[in-house]
Amino acid sequence: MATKPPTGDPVQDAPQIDEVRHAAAGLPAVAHTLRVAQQQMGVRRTAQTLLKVNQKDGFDCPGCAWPEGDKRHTAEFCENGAKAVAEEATLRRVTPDFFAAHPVADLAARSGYWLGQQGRITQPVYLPEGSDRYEAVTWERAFEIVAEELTALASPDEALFYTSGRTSNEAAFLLQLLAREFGTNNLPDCSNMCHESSGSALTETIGIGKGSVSLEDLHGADLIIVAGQNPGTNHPRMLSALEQAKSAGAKIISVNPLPEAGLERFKNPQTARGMLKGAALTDLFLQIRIGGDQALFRLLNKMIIETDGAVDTGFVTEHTHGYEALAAAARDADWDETLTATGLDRDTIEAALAMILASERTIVCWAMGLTQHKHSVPTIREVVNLLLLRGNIGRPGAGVCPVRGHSNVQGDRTMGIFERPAPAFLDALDREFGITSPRHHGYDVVRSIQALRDGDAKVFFAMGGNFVGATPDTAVTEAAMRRARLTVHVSTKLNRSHAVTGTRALILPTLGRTDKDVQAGGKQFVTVEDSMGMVHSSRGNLTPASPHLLSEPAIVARLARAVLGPASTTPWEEFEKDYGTIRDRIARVVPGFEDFNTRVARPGGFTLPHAPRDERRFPTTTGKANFTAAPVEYPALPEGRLLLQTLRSHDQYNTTIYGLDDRYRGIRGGRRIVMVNPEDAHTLGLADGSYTDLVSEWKDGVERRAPGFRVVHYPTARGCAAAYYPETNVLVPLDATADTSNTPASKSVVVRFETNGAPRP
Ligand SMILES: Nc1nc2c(c(=O)[nH]1)N[C@H]1C(S)=C(S)[C@@H](COP(=O)(O)OP(=O)(O)OC[C@H]3O[C@@H](n4cnc5c(=O)[nH]c(N)nc54)[C@H](O)[C@@H]3O)O[C@H]1N2
Ligand SMILES: Nc1nc2c(c(=O)[nH]1)N[C@H]1C(S)=C(S)[C@@H](COP(=O)(O)OP(=O)(O)OC[C@H]3O[C@@H](n4cnc5c(=O)[nH]c(N)nc54)[C@H](O)[C@@H]3O)O[C@H]1N2
Ligand SMILES: [Mo]
Repeated sequence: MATKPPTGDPVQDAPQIDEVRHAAAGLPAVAHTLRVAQQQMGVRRTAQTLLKVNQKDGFDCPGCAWPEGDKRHTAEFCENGAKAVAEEATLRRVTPDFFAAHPVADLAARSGYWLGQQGRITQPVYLPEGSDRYEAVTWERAFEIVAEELTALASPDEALFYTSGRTSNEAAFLLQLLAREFGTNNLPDCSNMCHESSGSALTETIGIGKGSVSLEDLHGADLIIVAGQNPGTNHPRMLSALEQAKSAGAKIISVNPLPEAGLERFKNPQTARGMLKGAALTDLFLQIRIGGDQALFRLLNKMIIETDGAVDTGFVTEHTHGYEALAAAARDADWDETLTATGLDRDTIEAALAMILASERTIVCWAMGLTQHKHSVPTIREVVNLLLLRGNIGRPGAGVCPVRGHSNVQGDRTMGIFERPAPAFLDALDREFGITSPRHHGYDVVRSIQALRDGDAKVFFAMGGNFVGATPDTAVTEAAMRRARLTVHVSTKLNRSHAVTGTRALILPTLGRTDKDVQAGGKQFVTVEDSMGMVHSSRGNLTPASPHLLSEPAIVARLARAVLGPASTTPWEEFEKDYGTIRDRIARVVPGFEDFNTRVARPGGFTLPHAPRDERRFPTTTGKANFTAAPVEYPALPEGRLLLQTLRSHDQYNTTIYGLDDRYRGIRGGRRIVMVNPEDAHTLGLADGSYTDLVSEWKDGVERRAPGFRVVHYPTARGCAAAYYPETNVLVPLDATADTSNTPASKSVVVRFETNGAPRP
């Protein structure tokens, strides 16, 4: 059993390049899973945890938000889900001795990989003003410190309450209640950097910012378009759903600048046949240029409109608004511009059209490849246009499927973690708790950073996540964070955000999904909502990493008492004792949660209502589903530059780095690599194996540089490059964001290459 963290810190990694893989999962995935799990957890704990992932009496996998479905295999785990579990259930520990030995400056010099590998944090620690290291602190004192700083603020709007998407419904509901009782809507969350563009586009067009399909819909679709998503790595269990859809006759189109292994062929580790041969998934691959999707979908829509009988006129007349405007805009779409924007050829687009016209039931799935561009919101609206034209919303086997990231990111939003809450939500909250919530909007992630930078925000509180690691423009963000009076992180493990602090700082260690949660009222469970609006319970079964940990709901409840004092009539103590009492309140505040405790007790939980899906009712401003007709945009690329997307390797969970390999892409032992099309590389004089700096170009003229990347010749679309996040966040300008959603445009950064001398070993 090897549970010691690595001693060295391979900041300067040495990438090795193998062959690109053409299939995902299979035996190597299983072997790799068990090796990683046993290194972190040992053999016994590995068996204890991996058997409980996503079982009806077990815990919700902290890996991703893909739903579980009804027929669960004993091992309903995937390689990357298992890695997420192992990372949390590790036997490695970070104790106060560790902080005594490692001053903050030392932590700041370490890589994110090294920090994460140190293990679970066991006690609350405090960095006093002027001190160079964290020291142990009691929970009481920790809450007092936060209360001191919060009550000293000139306005509640000088406080920021960030949430990452692993937080349970119960903890999220309490956190937004605390913020609003305190007096602010400053509730930025990871969603602002993730699917905010999907939420914006869907709310405007169909009236609800969530996907409209279930697993059964996927299984019954004729055509599934997967655009801007790498499920083989980021949602591996989705591959089983795609496989099942294919065996029932579905076709799959993938739209991506990269040929992703998981979408090419899937070797299902749950079946013997799958392990041997695997199933080919993609029928048609559109190797699109970064940012070309809106142009592609607009042209497809034009051709649908121009094909006799292709538009579902019954649906369009009865349920939609704005068809004429779209039809007029679509008339202008032209082939030449579309071919330039997409880099595709005419035959391929016509082949896609034929498949779309042959399909009665179409689903479009997407993730970060569509959401993180300047024109992401109009791009996703154009996807909605495509579905509306053929009546593909609100009937079986059809619909929109934004595939969420963090396992409860959708639930956190449902619970009110949102800087721009609906007035109806605040009214219900106020009625239930006898409070007066602020009505003016709060800061999202990017505006929070600007507020810290400009001195308008002074206390930063994070319920999970790694704010400085995950956000753009690292240098700007870190300087902004250092201006805070107090930074507080409720965390399971160490990360960069603990090393870049305000004048004072606290780390509050918490239970994770896999940990047993016992309160004064007995053993507790929490609830989560998956990407398809299913709500179900999650119960950990492991002995917590230390007796000093508090659960997230307990931390918020105690903090609320310290901050709000006796003036608050909210029963925070009751909430901490028995989470069922939190759910009773949620049931009265959030629509769709009526009878919450009873319904969530049923095996598998329940599904939230979704008007477009359930009754073809569209709660938009027009009362109908809205077609939209924004002008087509695509990124302009100056001579000698490439468009860089910042994406995930197979060995990471956002800023948590599991290892230094990206197996399907054939990259080993290093993360500072940049994938470039061989022809572009030739034009730019970038030899495979040479080293280069990436320099981003933005209208503010500021130089943003990420030094020392190894060039990898890789079959990405022409004009495009790819490198891993978060190493490249330094290149993403803070104000390069998507229109409307304000999501950082981390998938379209214009870069030039500055090669610096001889290749390194
Ligand atoms: N193992 C693991 N699982 C995860 C995560 C993780 O880090 N590790 N993260 C979780 C989170 S929070 C999220 S949001 C999801 C992220 O899931 P993904 O969105 O799959 O993650 P990315 O690695 O950002 O991949 C983006 C994909 O979009 C493609 N792409 C980039 N630009 C464009 C474009 O302009 N057009 C098109 N059509 N495609 C484009 C890229 O080539 C890539 O395949 O995964 C979740 N699950
Ligand atoms: N350049 C670039 N930037 C990006 C992206 C990109 O594609 N490119 N993707 C964006 C996306 S989609 C997202 S979602 C964000 C992610 O942003 P975040 O959600 O802020 O980042 P994570 O890396 O997921 O956070 C990891 C940390 O969460 C803590 N943690 C883990 N489990 C728990 C738990 O159960 N409770 C608590 N309290 N803490 C826990 C651990 O301390 C761990 O270090 O990053 C965004 N940033
Ligand atoms: Mo995400």
